[in-house]
Amino acid sequence: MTGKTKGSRAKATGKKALPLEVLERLYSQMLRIRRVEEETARIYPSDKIKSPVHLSIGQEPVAVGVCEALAAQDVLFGTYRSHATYLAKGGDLKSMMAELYGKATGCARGKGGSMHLVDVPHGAMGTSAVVATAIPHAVGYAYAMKVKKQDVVTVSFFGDGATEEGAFHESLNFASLKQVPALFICENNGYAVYSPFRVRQAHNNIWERPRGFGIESVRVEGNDVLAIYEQAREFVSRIRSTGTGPYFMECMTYRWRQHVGPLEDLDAPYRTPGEYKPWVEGDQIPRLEKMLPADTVARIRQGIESELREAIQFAEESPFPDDAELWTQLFKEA
Ligand SMILES: Cc1ncc(C[n+]2csc(CCOP(=O)(O)OP(=O)(O)O)c2C)c(N)n1
Ligand SMILES: [Mg+2]
Repeated sequence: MTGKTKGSRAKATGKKALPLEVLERLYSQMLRIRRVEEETARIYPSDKIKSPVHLSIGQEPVAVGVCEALAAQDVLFGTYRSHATYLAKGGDLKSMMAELYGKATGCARGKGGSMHLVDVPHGAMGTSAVVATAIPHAVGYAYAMKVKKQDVVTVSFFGDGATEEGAFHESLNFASLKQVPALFICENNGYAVYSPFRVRQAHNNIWERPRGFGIESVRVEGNDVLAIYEQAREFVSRIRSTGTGPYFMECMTYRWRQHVGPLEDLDAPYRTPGEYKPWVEGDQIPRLEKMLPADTVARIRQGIESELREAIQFAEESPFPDDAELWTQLFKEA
């Protein structure tokens, strides 16, 4: 799979220039996520980070492009690879770092780790390590929002591997039946752990399958953050203006690091030699950096580095949870 596969159904980008503040935010969010994950990878071997980490390095445009199209009240449900979606939706960085360190100040009070980031006030509703299980959660939430007539768009993020689960198909059917105000985002990074797409699925056409359920769907090629943003913006505005959906986007992307863990593995034997090149050359961070004034870039970089230093210090200095914490939040309290 390359960054330029055939069959794009997304609109070409660049027809109309985006406002500078949008480009700034897209750049800043992608860089922030990249730097957070690079630091996470740097710290990881020290064993201070207590949970496994599934990094999104390379995949930042999907979370950032989609979340830029959302409003504060909108919500998302994700996967164990959720640093990017959590941060792009406005999740608190200090609470995230503390969670990775297993500390009491973490967003799940140190009990969830990297795979279970949650920030309900900012719309990061939770994630699951069990593949595809958050998809029905998202559909249920979206249905509730429709019944309650709330102006909320619910987004469900999942990987290409998740589309092999029954829950995916059941969720799409129910979402279409009830016309829920949801946006499905498939982050197709070409792999489920170490199994490439071609050994798992007969047809490379995830984006076409929702159409069988009557769901409008597109594929966005090339990890293009502007194309992802513009497509998401169109679907989100249609959901918001009608209160109904759903819509589906398959975003073609590529993971640069191990499935789980801090290391780069672009030349690992499970990948086709050289396949990573178009993805790395198409990195959206330098692309957007070139569209911004140098002083803006310098200000953004400086801000990210100081926020990151503070968040790491906060995580390091926070206490571990008390033993009593083991017995809280297990069941719904009446
Ligand atoms: C129901 C279930 N089956 C298998 C696994 C083991 N597993 C963990 S991640 C993963 C691959 C999922 O791939 P994809 O959905 O493409 O997400 P990605 O890791 O590429 O982001 C699998 C099979 C699991 N966690 N849950
Ligand atoms: Mg995948």
